[in-house]
Amino acid sequence: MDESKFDPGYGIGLLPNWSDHGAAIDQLIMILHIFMVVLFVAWGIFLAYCLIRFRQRPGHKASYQSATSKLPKYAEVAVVLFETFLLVGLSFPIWSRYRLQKPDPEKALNIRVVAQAFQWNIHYPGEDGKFGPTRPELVNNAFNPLGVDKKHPDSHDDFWSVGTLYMPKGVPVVADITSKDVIHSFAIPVLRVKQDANPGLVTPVWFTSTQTGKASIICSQLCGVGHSRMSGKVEIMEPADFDKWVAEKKRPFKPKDKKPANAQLNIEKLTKGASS
Ligand SMILES: [Cu+2]
Repeated sequence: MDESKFDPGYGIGLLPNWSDHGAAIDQLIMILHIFMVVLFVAWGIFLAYCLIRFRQRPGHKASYQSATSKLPKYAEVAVVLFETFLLVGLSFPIWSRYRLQKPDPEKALNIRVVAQAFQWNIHYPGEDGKFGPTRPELVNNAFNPLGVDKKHPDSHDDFWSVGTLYMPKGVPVVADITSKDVIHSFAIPVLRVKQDANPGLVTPVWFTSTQTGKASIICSQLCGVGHSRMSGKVEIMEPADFDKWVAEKKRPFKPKDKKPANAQLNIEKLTKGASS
């Protein structure tokens, strides 16, 4: 793990893109910024022209008649057409391409991200790939922040992480985003991911990192007095290191069956499966 890679490049300009879908989003942001610069400069020149051209001068009286030229109407139509093109021609295709390409759950790491004021809880399903059910009355912030029903058979190999999302490089991650209390927003800037976390609603997002490193998870929705400290971390590892982390992860409770003591998600296998 390269420790120096934590949150690289905050400053002027776009953050480095670590995700495989981020290039198209960055391109759209760049195009929009270029158009906005053109608009800003054009309107600035027009404003300066009006200030000079229509300044107060002796012998000139203000005219209170509106413009008779058709130019403003044409300009308005052009702006509407152009903005329609931005939306329908540029933004919709990028968004629909992303939303229609949900990774195959068999070849992805499936996790749940449960926001709460003011922390991120990451729920991993373990070897069986099934998330144990959760119940509000079982929530214990110190020992069971997700309220996982430990008696349920699907929960025997579940584990969780508070504040840090551990994930492998090169493997799609499908995250079901929800919230325990108010509306938060799950955002990983370097992975170009942002999704509102709504209580009572599960919204999936997916992302694949092209490199290892550590970066911030932030809450992009003003969610209360502790909003500013609702930051987490994403730690992206080589698939083999991720498997090791999973194996080392102590189970929060004893399994009821005879499966090996440590859950293995076999991410290496997934990576091979994805590339073949
Ligand atoms: Cu929040």
